[in-house]
Amino acid sequence: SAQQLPQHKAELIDLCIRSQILKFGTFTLKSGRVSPYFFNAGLFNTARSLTCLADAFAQTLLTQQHDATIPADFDVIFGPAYKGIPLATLVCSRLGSLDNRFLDIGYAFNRKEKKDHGEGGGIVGYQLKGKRVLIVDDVITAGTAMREATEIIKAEGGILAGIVVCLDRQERTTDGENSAVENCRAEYGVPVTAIITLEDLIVGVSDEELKEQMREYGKRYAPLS
Ligand code: OMP
Repeated sequence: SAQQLPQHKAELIDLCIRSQILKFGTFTLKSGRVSPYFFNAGLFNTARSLTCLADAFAQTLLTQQHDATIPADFDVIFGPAYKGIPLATLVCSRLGSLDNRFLDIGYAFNRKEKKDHGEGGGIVGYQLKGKRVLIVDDVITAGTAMREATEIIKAEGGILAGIVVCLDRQERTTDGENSAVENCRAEYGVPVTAIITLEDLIVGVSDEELKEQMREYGKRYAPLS
């Protein structure tokens, strides 16, 4: 359906529509904005959809690696609880199976609630102290969830190396002209990438009425090029 998009983007968008991961209607976002579309990454809940998602993450990450002689620009993949947890595991596992050079990359996630018995600590998985950490998450809208994730990494002594999300909604923050992703790049000084953006959705969705609703929403909240 989406001839102009790279294959991994087109396939992911088609899957999201078929699985209703991408839904159309009226949705109030965390930011309070009312959106004609919503992306629910919790519905990547089958082997078929996870395989497609892993392909798309790997494609996005590997085409971004400038120097193929270094194993990776990061040591650990961090998935913020809850939706980031299966994503970090999936991406870590897929990278390892694609290339032996990735076999020692770790993955980690935070607990939503602190634990004071057993092994203790707020992080499960690979420890972040002194490590270069890549955040993997579902959606960036205003960047609030990303701020929380970067603060956890900092508190653990990790070094933020980059951010990759499934969907960049390309929205402005409430207090400025730049998108949340642009703000993250400027503030954290690291690469921030998405598999798909609102612009990609507008190309990849074939229904004219839905395309128009997304364009209108974009005009209002997203500084599209
Ligand atoms: P920000 O914290 O504003 O960047 O919003 C990102 C979070 O909003 C995601 O981690 C989701 O919890 C939620 N969200 C979606 O899952 N899908 C959407 O399409 C939009 C949102 C949202 O509320 O903005």
